[in-house]
Amino acid sequence: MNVNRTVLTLDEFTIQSLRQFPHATGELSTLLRDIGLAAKRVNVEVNKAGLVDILGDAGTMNVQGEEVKKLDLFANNQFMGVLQRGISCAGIASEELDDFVAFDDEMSKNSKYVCLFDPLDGSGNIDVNVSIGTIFGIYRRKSPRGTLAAKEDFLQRGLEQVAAGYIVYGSSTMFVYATRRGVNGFTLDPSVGEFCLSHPNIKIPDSGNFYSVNHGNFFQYEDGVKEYIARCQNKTPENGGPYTQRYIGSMVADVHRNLIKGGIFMYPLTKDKPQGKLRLLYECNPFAFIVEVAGGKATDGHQRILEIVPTELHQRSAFFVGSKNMMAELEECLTGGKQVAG
Ligand code: P6P
Repeated sequence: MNVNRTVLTLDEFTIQSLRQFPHATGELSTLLRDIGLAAKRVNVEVNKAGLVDILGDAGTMNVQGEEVKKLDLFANNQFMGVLQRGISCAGIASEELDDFVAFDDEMSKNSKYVCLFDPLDGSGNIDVNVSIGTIFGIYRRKSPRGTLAAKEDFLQRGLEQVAAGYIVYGSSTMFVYATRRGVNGFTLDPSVGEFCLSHPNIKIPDSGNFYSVNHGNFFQYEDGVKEYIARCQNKTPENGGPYTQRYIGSMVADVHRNLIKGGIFMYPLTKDKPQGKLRLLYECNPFAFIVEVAGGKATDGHQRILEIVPTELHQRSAFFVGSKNMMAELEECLTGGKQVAG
């Protein structure tokens, strides 16, 4: 009987990728599958977040007598739990935790990778039912295997990422991840509870018509950013326009749309946030890696995001990411014509 198995699940896809590299240990594939498992559990809770009145708000006890956790704390615990119980991760850093956590069991201490993540980015949008997401980056540890993961494992340049990805909990739930070999997207099929390959080999269009920025901060932006925004507003069919301003206030949703359709996402420095708002390690670096592998660019306005040498786990950065032609025009405005490195 010919079973029509044209649709690959995330597990099948990672195993198939593993078969292409006979010497691979399978640890990365296992790590990605672990993240997929946690994502499915988070998805269940996110999808019923609107029922918080029935289920109880954070800090209260629900009908089962369990403490209801804030969704982002719940998400953090889900990702941390599967990674700690897995066989591939020596430790994690998370937006929800002040410091990194080195897993101290023997299996974890012998693991090859560490993972940094924002367990639920945009969680402020949950109560208005806007798409939110999880963002993660995976690095090969620098400290010796067999020992506890160390801070140096987490303060690596984004260039060192082995893989990076995100889950967007939206009208459908998607798991998108990149390795150096490409970017692939998987859509959750609730009927079987599996992420299925729906967007193979994602490439960001060289140009797009979406620009994403918070106009409410316009007068706080540096002149080059204001100039670029003015250019976006003045695009016509004769010069690649018209452009549409789309800003959901949930980076995972905004960058995902721009990745698929082409576009640019900007979170510039402001007077209120002179260091930037977005976190370098677990928000900017993963998306910079994904978009660069897909053919786009990502800078802080002066240098490639992936080349920034981190000094603090939770340091922030200005963030510009998207289609390479749009990024080139932005850079023209920011540097008066000089090319940003990378
Ligand atoms: P603002 C959500 O809080 C977030 O971290 C990103 O997901 C989003 O793009 C950004 O902040 C929105 O920030 O200041 O424009 O509301």
